[in-house]
Amino acid sequence: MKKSVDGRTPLDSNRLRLSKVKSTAAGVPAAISSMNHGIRKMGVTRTVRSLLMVNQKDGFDCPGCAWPDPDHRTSFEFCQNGAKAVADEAMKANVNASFFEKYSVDELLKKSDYWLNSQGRIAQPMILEPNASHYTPIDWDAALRHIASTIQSMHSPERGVYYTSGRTSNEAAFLYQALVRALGTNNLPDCSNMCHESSGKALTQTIGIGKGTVHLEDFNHSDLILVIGQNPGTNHPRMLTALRDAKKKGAKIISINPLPETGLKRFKHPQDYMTGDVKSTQLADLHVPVRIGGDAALLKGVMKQLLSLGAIDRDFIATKTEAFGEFESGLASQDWQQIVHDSGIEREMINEIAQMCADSRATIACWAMGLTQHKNGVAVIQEVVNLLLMGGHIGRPGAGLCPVRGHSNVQGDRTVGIWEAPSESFLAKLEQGLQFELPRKHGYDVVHSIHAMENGDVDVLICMGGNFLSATPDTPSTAKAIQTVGLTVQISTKLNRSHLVKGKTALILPVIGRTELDIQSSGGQFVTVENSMGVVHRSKGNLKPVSNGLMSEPALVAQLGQLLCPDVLDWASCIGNYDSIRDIMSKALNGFENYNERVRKPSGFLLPNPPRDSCEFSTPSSKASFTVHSLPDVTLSEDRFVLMTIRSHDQYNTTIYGLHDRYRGIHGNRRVLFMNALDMSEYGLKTRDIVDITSHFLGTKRHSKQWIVVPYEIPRRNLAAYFPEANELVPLESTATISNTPTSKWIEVSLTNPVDSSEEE
Ligand SMILES: Nc1nc2c(c(=O)[nH]1)N[C@H]1C(S)=C(S)[C@@H](COP(=O)(O)OP(=O)(O)OC[C@H]3O[C@@H](n4cnc5c(=O)[nH]c(N)nc54)[C@H](O)[C@@H]3O)O[C@H]1N2
Ligand SMILES: Nc1nc2c(c(=O)[nH]1)N[C@H]1C(S)=C(S)[C@@H](COP(=O)(O)OP(=O)(O)OC[C@H]3O[C@@H](n4cnc5c(=O)[nH]c(N)nc54)[C@H](O)[C@@H]3O)O[C@H]1N2
Ligand SMILES: [Mo]
Repeated sequence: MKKSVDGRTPLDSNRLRLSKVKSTAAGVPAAISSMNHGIRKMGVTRTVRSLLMVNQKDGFDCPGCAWPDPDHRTSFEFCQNGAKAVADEAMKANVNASFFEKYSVDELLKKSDYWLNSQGRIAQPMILEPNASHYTPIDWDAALRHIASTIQSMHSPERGVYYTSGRTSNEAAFLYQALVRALGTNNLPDCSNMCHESSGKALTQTIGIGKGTVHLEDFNHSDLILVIGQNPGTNHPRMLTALRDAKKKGAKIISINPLPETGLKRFKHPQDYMTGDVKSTQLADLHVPVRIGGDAALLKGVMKQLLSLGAIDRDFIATKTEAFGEFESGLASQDWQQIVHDSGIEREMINEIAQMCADSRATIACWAMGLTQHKNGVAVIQEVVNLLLMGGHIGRPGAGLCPVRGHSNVQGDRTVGIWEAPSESFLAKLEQGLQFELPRKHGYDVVHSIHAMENGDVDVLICMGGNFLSATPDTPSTAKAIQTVGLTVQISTKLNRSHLVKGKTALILPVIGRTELDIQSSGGQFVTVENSMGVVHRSKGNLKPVSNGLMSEPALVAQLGQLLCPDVLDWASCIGNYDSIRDIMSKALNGFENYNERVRKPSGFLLPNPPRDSCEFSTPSSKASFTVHSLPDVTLSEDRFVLMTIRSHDQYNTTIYGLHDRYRGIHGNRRVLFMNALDMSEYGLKTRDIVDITSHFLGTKRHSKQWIVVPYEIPRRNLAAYFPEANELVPLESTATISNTPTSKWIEVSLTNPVDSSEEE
């Protein structure tokens, strides 16, 4: 028997270079950097051709983030990070049979994530037979038959797990969930379980829909925009344009974040240089350096102060909400000392935020992973809901809740059925459209899937995109769990660690990406996606696929459908013309009536959203609900720190484009631990000292070696390190209440100097 592998990212031996933290985001360096990145990877013609089609009405949806497109588009509707995502997908298909002949899986395991991704696109289907050292080619037909026969030989449909990452189109996702449910299970975990699940759960309970309530246009009518636990300069750069425009119209912006993220300080739109405007715009009027996990305390402080100012919308509260009484008395009993202590923010600054909220007629609250990936992720988002409800900021122009989604179609995937815990009403409608019976028992989310693998309950793991191993917590435990599975299948575009840490047999099935032409028997196809603000629109690639060996995601799923359950749908017509898929979707999903017709409108169409559209709430009482939560325990025992895992400017989740984090002044090495300079001196640490990190959770420990300490403007006893390298420290059992999202932003750790620890051992 071969020893199991632990899946950790290999240690990085490159030299770390430090530069000044940047104060202005984007600007000419950003524009040049995106063009260079493209040209290096795909040549001048392909770069210009593809970048001109990003986010155009007749082009493709940027595979970067889910930020919406403005109605009046310029010819450059992309940001430098979107350009990187496009260039990355347009790389040559060098990961082919001879590549795998050259490198064994063991050799590939020693390579960094950056190296793996930079080898290029995957060219053809490959198989790794049990105990083989190298992947070898397999033809499509044999690969799909292998999957079908393995699924058919399972004792129960629940022994199959079907993961989805959020780049998958509505059409592919819809067919995929239909196939999985036809097989008899709801085991449909997705990246959302690790991302905005807390937002979905928090919003469904309080406002009756698990989505945000603003439209891009609202930013132009807002008085105050809160940006909480989000780094838009890196992760949603086009949001900075919306913030800048809002600012020009008089809005104020507050950034609530342990880090002073560059994009929220100053912003310069690259296009402004063309009009001779060289000034940058200050974005945040106030930066609130909250402690990691201190947001609930901070928000309670702001709301307590608003109550004492009497700055609340009594009419809205009386007619549109419930449970205000309990909420009010909950706040009254909250003491100020704890608020100030837990948030790390002085009373004066809390009062200042409250005054800005009181002065605003229309407030938008945006947030991302800084709130969702905490033990109290759901509760803290409900405090944001409380704050907006107090002032009546829902269902009013320029105001509302704005969870800023990550993957470009993560919201759409959930809308069309990638959901391990579907509601009865959702299934009933789906059944009407699909016309076959659907399973009711809820399936596994991501964390439950890993536990099921640990227990030996999974025979087949299929991943529609993503990088299951590296995106999930507790890398060594997850790696061990995955290796118990009989067959793992990765449907991918680029090489990643999930191809190397796998089941007894492993398949890699390469697909065409967003940027590429998708030709089927009826001609060129488009797919559809939903952005962060509920707009469903078309996406059509224009580049020649990088290899003849690729299949489209909808075609791949439909071919599996033909093998596994030929009678439930007319799979052949779904492959030939994606309009046939959309015809079924229009019958199976609320809000998708006349799908084919409406999605052909140049800007697509808006899905219904009662709170936004008519200030109505589909909750049991038909009212929006205030909620009361006690504060989370944020005390740390002596010599402990809290670590958050964050993204650099040169990565897309587990895809590492480069080794720089330009805005934060980090270059050449990612194994960096950001630490407050006063904590460093207290612990006798100097810049570039090496430490080992141990995480602690309910008496269990996890270790990670060799991190380079770098001083940074971060609250005391708070640390930051990059994801996915730091995932080996995230305990699998540490998840948010209700949403079960791993607490990737709250990891309790201690540090040891490797010299000391070797003496201990
Ligand atoms: N270029 C690029 N774009 C991306 C991605 C990418 O990797 N690269 N990923 C996509 C995906 S899937 C997602 S989900 C989004 C992620 O977008 P973000 O949520 O912006 O990503 P993170 O790097 O996780 O940043 C979290 C931010 O929250 C702050 N934070 C951490 N803990 C706390 C806390 O307790 N309180 C507060 N107030 N703040 C806190 C951190 O300092 C950081 O600024 O971006 C999407 N877009
Ligand atoms: N510690 C820590 N862990 C985290 C997070 C964190 O902040 N901290 N963030 C979490 C979040 S928010 C998310 S969303 C998850 C992300 O989890 P995933 O979505 O699973 O991971 P990605 O890195 O986005 O997946 C990258 C891979 O997707 C494949 N891919 C890219 N484009 C396509 C395509 O068009 N089709 C197909 N079939 N495959 C494609 C490529 O092979 C690529 O290697 O990670 C989570 N994990
Ligand atoms: Mo995400």
